[in-house]
Amino acid sequence: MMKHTIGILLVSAALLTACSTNTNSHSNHNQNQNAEHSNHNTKHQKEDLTKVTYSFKEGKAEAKKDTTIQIQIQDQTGKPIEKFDITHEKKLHLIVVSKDLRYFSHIHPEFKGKGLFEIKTQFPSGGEYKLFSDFVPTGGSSTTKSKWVNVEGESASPVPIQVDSSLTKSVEGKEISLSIDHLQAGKEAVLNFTIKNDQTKKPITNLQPYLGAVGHVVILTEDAKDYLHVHPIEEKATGPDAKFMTTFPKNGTYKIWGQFKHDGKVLTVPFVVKVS
Ligand SMILES: [Cu+2]
Repeated sequence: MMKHTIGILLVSAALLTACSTNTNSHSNHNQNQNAEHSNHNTKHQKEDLTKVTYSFKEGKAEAKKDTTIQIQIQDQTGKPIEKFDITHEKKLHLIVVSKDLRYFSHIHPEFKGKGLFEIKTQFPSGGEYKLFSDFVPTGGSSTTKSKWVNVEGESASPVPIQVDSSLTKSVEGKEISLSIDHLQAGKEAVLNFTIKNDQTKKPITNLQPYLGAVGHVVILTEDAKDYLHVHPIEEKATGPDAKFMTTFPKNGTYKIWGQFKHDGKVLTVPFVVKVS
């Protein structure tokens, strides 16, 4: 039955997400010295007038097979949106997570015109995934629209999310430590990632810009309902510290993915924290 159109807006969830996103972005942007970001303050005050429909070009998604995700963006009258602002070097950022948040993918679909974005990808196993599209229609507001989709095929057994006892991780030859000034809800928090060589413990001072900044951070609540907006404090930093700001909207468990670029490679480091 799931033919081409699998996506209709998740009304309440999408609204919730949009609201909390906007609130967070407001406070973040207020303190952001970047001119591009301060513009968002006015943009956020406008109403969200977009409609996003997700579908699979092949009709369905199957685990471990090439699947083309299509994202159709329209205004409320059903007219395709033709122009998008470039934010962090892209017109649209797509985050794909598995239900247990173990799988994370941050990809950039290609704009095909007439409101349509497309990207070919593979899902590692069957089950439920959530797709988050992040974009700014020209003249409109910063928008995040999400949708749960189902992927056919053998599903991996879900791994319960666990709060990290240590916020130091080793990923691809790097040691990344995360420190957060506090874990209280509703209060702006500073996340500081410190990146060292895993072997020598020498601080890495030549991080490359990733999507126009020192790094990119995505944060979700453990149920994948809330998508937090996070912004670098010093976009041009090159390490070993990479600092970001966000506000955790409520108490609970959050998964944080930091992405950094070094030696031409992007590394993704996950952390799980509890806000209480
Ligand atoms: Cu992106």
